[in-house]
Amino acid sequence: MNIRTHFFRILFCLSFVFSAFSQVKAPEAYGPIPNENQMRWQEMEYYAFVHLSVNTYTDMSWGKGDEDPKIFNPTNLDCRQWARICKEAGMKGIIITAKHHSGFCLWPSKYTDYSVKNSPWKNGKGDIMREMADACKEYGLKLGVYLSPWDRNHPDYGKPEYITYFRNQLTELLTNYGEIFEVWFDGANGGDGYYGGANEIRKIDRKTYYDWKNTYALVRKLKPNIVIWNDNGDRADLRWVGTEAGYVGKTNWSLLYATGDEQVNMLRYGVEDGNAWVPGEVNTSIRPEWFYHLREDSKVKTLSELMDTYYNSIGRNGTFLLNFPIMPNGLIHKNDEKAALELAKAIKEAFAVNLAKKVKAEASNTRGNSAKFGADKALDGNKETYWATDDNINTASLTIHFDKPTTFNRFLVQEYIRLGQRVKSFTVEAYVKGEWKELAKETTIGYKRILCFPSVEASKLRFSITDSKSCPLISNIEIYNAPQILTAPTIIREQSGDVSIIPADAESQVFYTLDGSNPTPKSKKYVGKIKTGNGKIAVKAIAYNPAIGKSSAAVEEKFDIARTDWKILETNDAEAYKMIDGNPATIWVQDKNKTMPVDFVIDLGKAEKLIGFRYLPDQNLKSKGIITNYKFYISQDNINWELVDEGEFSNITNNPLWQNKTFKLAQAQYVKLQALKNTKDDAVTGYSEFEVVTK
Ligand code: FUL
Repeated sequence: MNIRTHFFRILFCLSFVFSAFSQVKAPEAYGPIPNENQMRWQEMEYYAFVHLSVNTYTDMSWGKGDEDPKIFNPTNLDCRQWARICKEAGMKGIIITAKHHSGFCLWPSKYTDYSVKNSPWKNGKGDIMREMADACKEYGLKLGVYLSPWDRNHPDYGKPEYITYFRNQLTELLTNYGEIFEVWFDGANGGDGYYGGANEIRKIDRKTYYDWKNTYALVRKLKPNIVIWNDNGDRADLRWVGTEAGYVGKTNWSLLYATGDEQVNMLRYGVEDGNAWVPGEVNTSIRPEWFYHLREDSKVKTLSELMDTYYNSIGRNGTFLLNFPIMPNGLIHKNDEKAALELAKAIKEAFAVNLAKKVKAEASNTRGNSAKFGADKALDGNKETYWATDDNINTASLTIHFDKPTTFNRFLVQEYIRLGQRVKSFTVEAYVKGEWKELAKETTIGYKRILCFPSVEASKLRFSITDSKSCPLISNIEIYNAPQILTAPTIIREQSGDVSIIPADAESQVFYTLDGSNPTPKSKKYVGKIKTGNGKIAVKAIAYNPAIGKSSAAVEEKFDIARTDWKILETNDAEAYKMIDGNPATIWVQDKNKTMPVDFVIDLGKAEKLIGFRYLPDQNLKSKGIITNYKFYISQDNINWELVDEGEFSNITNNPLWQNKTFKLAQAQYVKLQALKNTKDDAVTGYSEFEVVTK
C-alpha cells in the first residue's frame, strides 16, 4: 500500500470514528436523578459518626435532659485522635452529635446554658465543634453535624418558641464552623423529658411541628452544598434505611415518593416508581449501642460483621455511616480503633487486584455502534464514561474474556446514576469447563453493587441485564478474588446452664476457653454442649478452618447465673419458657385480654444477690410488644414487693438490643418486670430473653 492510500485509509477511519462520536446521541436522563450534592455525598461512600453527650457519663442510651452539666468532663478529649482513626480507616468525613436528645450542646451556644460552657471541661471555655472542625480540616475530612430536633432539656420544647431556638442553633452550627457536608435531623421522640423542670410528656406532630420547609430553606441558604438527612416525616436529600443493624435491602432503589408516609419496606428497598431521588444511608455503630458503655468493650463488632456491613451498605447502593462511641475521657477506645483499622486492611486486601482491568470485553448491543459507548467504557476506570445500549433496549449483556482461567469471588458493578437508576434485574455467569454457570441473579444496581459468591475459576464472565427501566448505562465493572474472612461462632447458654457454640459454616471447627484467655486452635475443641454448672461464666470462642489455616475473630459471651431452677409464675403458657431458653430467635408474647401494665413473675429457685436485669426484645422485623417503659420489682416471698428500678428502654424501637439495667444491691428470690408502655401503644408484651444480673 502506498503512502497516499494509507493516508486516505487513516482519514476514512478517523472520519468514521469522528462521526460515530458526534452523531450518536447521548442517552437522556430517565426518572429522578441525583443533584450535585447528593452525587458528591454518594461518592464519599464511607464516613463516621461520633456520639458524645451527658449520657456518656450516666451509662444511658439517651440523656433525659436533667443531667447536671458538671458531669460532662472529657479530660483527655482529643478530636485529632478521632480524625486520625477515621482517616486511617479510609473514611471521608465525621458527623458529630453536636446536640443529642439530652439537649446538651457540645458547643457554647449563646442560646442556652445547657452546654459545655457550664461543664468543668476546659473550665467552661471549650468548644468541641471547633476542635472537631479543626481536626477534620487537618486530616482532610469533611464535617457533618447531628442536631437532635427532640430536646429533652428545653423548657419550650413542644411550643412554637422552640422552633426559633432550634433554628438559632442550626444557624450557629452552619455559620461558625466552616463547610458542613451533611446535617442529621434524628426523628426519635420518646415524649417524656425534663423540659426545664416540667418533667412531663410532650408529643409533637413530627410532620408539622418543625416546619421543615422553612428549616430546610435556612439550611440550604447557609450551606448550599449540604445534604439533609431526616426521618421526621418530611422528605429530605437522604433517607434512613429502616434499621440501625447495618444493612439496606438487596433491592435498593434510590427513589421514594416525594410526599406521603413511607413504610419501613420503602426505607429498606426504596420505591421502584418513586418520583424523588432519596438515596439510603446505612447508619450503625461499631458496638451494639451508640453511646459508650464499659460493658461493651468486649462487644465491638468482629471483622466479619463489619465486612458484612460494608457489603450490605456500600455493596448495596448505600453509604456506610459507622459510629464510634466516645469514652467518658474523650477518646475512642483502642478496641474500636483496632476494629476499624482491621476493616480498612480487609477492604484493601479484598479489592487489591481488579481482575477486570485490561481484559477484552464485548457487548450484545452498543449505542449506535459507537466506540463512545462501548463495553470497554465500563472497564476503563473512568467514572464519567459508560457502556450504553440503544434506546428502548432493556436487556443486554457484556462478556468479559480473561487471558487465562481466572479465579474470583466478587463482582462489582456501577450504573451511571447521573442519568437515573435504571437496572431492574441482572445475572452474572461464569464460563466453566465449556458451560455457562449462573453465579448470581439479582435486582437493582444503582451507584454501586458488590456481589459475593464462592470462588470460581472461569475463562469468561457474562453480565446480563435482564430488565431495565430504560437503556442501561454501566459506568464500571470490577472483579476480585477476596481472601476469605471467617465468621465468628455464636455462643448461647440454655436454661439448663449448658453452653452451645454454633459455627457459621459447616467447614469450621470451634475452639473455646472458659478462663478468659484468648482461644487458639490449640484450645479446647468444641465437640458438643458444655456442662458449666449454675454459676456465672465467660466463654470465648473462635471458628477455625483447617483447610485454609485461618481463624475467625474471637467472640466472648458473659453469662450470669444459670436459669436452671427458674419458674415462670402466674401463667400456664409453656411458651413463657422461651424467654429463658437462651435462644434469641424464640419469643414469648403476652397479648390475651391484657391491658397495661403487663408483667411476669419469676421464682429464681433461691434468694440471689441482685444488682440488675437484662431484657432482649423480639428481634423480628415485624416485632410485637417491644417494651419501652418499665418498673422492676423484687420480693422475698412473692407477696411483698419492692420497687428497685424504673425507667425507659431508650432507642429500643430503632435498635432492639439487649437492655441492661442496674440497681442497688438487694437480695430476693422473686423478680417482676412490669411493662408500662410498648412501642405500639397497645398492651402486647414480648420477650425474647430475660436474665438477672447478680453481684
Ligand atoms: C437514633 C437515636 O435515638 C440514637 O440515640 C442515635 O443517635 C441514632 C444515630 O439515631 O434515632
